[in-house]
Amino acid sequence: MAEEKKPTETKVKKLADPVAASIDEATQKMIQRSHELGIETTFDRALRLKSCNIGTQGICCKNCDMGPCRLPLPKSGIEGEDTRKGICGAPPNTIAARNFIRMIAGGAAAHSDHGRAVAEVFMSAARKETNAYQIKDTRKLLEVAQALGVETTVDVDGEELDRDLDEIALEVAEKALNEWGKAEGEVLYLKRAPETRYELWKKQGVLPRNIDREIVEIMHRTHIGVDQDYKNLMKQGTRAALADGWGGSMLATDLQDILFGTPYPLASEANLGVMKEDMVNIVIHGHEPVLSEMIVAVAQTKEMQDHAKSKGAKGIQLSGICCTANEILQRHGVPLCGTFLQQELAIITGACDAMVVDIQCIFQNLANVANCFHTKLITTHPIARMEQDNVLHIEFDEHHALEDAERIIKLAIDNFENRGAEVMIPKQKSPIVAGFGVESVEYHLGGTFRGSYYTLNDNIINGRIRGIGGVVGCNNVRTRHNDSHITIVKELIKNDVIVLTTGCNAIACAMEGLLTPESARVFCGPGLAEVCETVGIPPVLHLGSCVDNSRILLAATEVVKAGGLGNDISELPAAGSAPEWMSEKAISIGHYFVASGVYTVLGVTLPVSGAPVFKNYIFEKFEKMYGGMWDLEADPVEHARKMIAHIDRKRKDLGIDKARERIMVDMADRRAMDTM
Ligand code: BF8
Repeated sequence: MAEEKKPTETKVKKLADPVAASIDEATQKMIQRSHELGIETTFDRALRLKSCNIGTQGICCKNCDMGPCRLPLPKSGIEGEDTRKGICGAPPNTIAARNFIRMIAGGAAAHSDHGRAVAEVFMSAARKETNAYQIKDTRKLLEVAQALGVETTVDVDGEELDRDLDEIALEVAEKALNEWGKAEGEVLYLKRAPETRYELWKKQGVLPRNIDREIVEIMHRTHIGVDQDYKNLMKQGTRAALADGWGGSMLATDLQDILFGTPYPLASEANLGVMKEDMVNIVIHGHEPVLSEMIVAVAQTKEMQDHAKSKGAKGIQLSGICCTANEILQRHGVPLCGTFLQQELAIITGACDAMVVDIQCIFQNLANVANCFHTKLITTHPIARMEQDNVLHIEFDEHHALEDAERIIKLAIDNFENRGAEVMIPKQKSPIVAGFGVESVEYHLGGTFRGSYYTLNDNIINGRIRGIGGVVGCNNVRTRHNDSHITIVKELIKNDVIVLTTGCNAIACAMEGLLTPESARVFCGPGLAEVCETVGIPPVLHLGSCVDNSRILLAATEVVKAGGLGNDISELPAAGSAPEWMSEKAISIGHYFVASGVYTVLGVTLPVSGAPVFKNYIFEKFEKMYGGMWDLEADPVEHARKMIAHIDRKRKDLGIDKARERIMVDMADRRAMDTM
């Protein structure tokens, strides 16, 4: 007789402590709520699933079936010769470098494939195959045409246009698409960098040939038995990262601006509290704005609004998660619902009638969470589907974009009446001003009349602004949600460093109330506060999504061009940071910043610690070759201080450190006088 099965013991699962998991009150409340409802989220899973100590050191090689070969650093460290080797003889440096550049390949592929998809839609628009998309920003079109070598016979101010705009758009589309796979030449946008930088890349032999090729070559070189020199591997990593930053990502940003409009500052709100109990909530999540633009357009139509009302809702509330959120915020003011780590929580409000996802940073567990509620989870991209039965797939195509958007919105509206009783939307939300870019920084700091970066440079030279911090990137559940983001940004602005932000750092700053001009008075040092108050900008400028880090590269180039701060990005008093990074895209971004001359600090961990020689190569030796280098600092205050110390070193090299000292003395004197 078969043995009777014992009932499975229900183990008491470890649950995340909401306060230890996030600094954000709305997030804390929703984690608590998930526990009350018995729904597991990433915060709980992170407690049960420890990260691998060997993988985090970067020295696990699984590129063939003889391994995986794991070469952890001995606890006592390495004395004398490092004899660690994999089955094929690969030492830690080779393994760590291979892993590192495979991350660059993953990140560059993600950004660049996004860029390609936008270029394809752009081509459809240029060919007039779709009514849904048109050229919105002709000025940007002409700028891009120039950068791609397309004949315009017109300057960007529109003088003497004797070539049809449609013809120009078509050639721009062809040239742009060609950047992914052309047989000869180099990525055209590299020449948008300061000349000194371009010449340096040329000297180092890292000019990317085309976008796809550099990614493919990484996969080839890291196959077993190919490139066995960590320096040569990093050379290829550098090519691919540059092909991302100055190629795929920059093209994505530019073509999106042409199609959907170049962002200019606008007001909105951020955090889960933007969802509304009495409205149909559609949360848009992912990265490519081609569909979300259509959703924004269709949701505003009278037909859809009336349909929502006919179902008992007051209207339609759109909001966004991750970088799609940043895209539709910066162009339409659609509020930010939350960061990468809040995606499950948006559904747990019980008020999410539909979550529409496209590509990148989408948790597979969303389907399990959605299963506990009425939420329709809708995938839309052919390369990003989910296996779970409760997920709907409505494949988006630019040729019937408006119809797709309409179908999705109707589904959400019709789902409004299926809501259960468990609605709980946290009330927290913050007002924000977002939508900055190369053009609007120029306008705000230079005015229409002067229209240049001189004013920004003047303020850096005279020391009111100590320097520029580019703080970007993800949330990582291995570290307290938003804690490092906010601590670092606050420390920087307190020390008069203006912050340019994108991605989930931008959302974190938005939630924390740092994206308002008024925050300058509260959080900034006296110099930065004075500048922000004079021109009416926040001390933290939201520059968009992760592909929009290309805006930071171009803004830095404009600063170089405006003069007085050296001839290259590496001479600027500037530093980069990704405090809570987790994605391969962050490594690609980090590396194109480093290769563009920026000292770049990451938080959490970096998978290089198990290969000290390789680590030293990218942490120190790279500075001699490229003027920029990697660093790692998990402690947020120390992280910010390292950035500030680098900025001060650059100020000293430029001979402008004295100006700042004088200003500090003046301020102290003034304060002393005030108290007399
Ligand atoms: O591309 S910052 S978690 S959402 S990967 Fe993802 Fe990281 Fe957020 Fe945008 Ni970028």
